[in-house]
Amino acid sequence: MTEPRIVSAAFVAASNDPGKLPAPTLAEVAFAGRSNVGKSSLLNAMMQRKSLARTSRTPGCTRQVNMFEVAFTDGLHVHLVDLPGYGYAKRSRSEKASWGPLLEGYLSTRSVLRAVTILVDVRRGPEEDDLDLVEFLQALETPPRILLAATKIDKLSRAQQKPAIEKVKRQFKGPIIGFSSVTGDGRDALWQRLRHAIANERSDKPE
Ligand SMILES: Nc1nc2c(ncn2[C@@H]2O[C@H](COP(=O)(O)OP(=O)(O)O)[C@@H](O)[C@H]2O)c(=O)[nH]1
Ligand SMILES: [Mg+2]
Repeated sequence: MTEPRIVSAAFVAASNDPGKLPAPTLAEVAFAGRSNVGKSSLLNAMMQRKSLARTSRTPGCTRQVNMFEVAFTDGLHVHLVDLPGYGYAKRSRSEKASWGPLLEGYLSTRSVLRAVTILVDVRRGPEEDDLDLVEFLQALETPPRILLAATKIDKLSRAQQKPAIEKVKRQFKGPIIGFSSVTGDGRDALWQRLRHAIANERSDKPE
């Protein structure tokens, strides 16, 4: 079978108020992680668009929820959601305070949210914030599927990649995909996981 291809990818909305996002008509998959971990780059790689999601060398630039819509040749329509980065120390206290309600508000109110991919730098592994987020998601009434993407694997040699990914997997104990936005490694595998999550209702048992 030939793999479904992307026919369109477009920006839909950005908001710092989850209540003002478009009505939940399509299945959604969200991407979370510390600032600078590579979320926007991963989204661009997933959508095969160079700069639809803005990327930055300055951590902490995405302070809103950004929503994109992707359509495939097989008819699949899905919203991809770039969540505000967390864990960036050099922010004012009030800015930090506003991240909690936005992230938590989004994650706990979108009935169509099927999966959350948490990105961690393959060289650092999951940190306290990441594990807190896993706990928060698992405590939701109908938890979304949780996936881990170990990013920037191109920074390691081929030989170092597998053991590094295995190490992150031991710390996280869930599905994990090594990813590089530079080489595109992990892209197909992540889409496959996401498609699987999208096809399943939230109440289904995790894999
Ligand atoms: N080598 C490498 N650099 C990456 C990768 N993903 C992101 N980066 C770089 O890491 C920085 C932060 O990326 P960005 O996508 O803006 O991170 P975000 O803050 O999580 O959205 C940028 O300088 C990117 O070019 C990757 O897979 N490999
Ligand atoms: Mg970003």
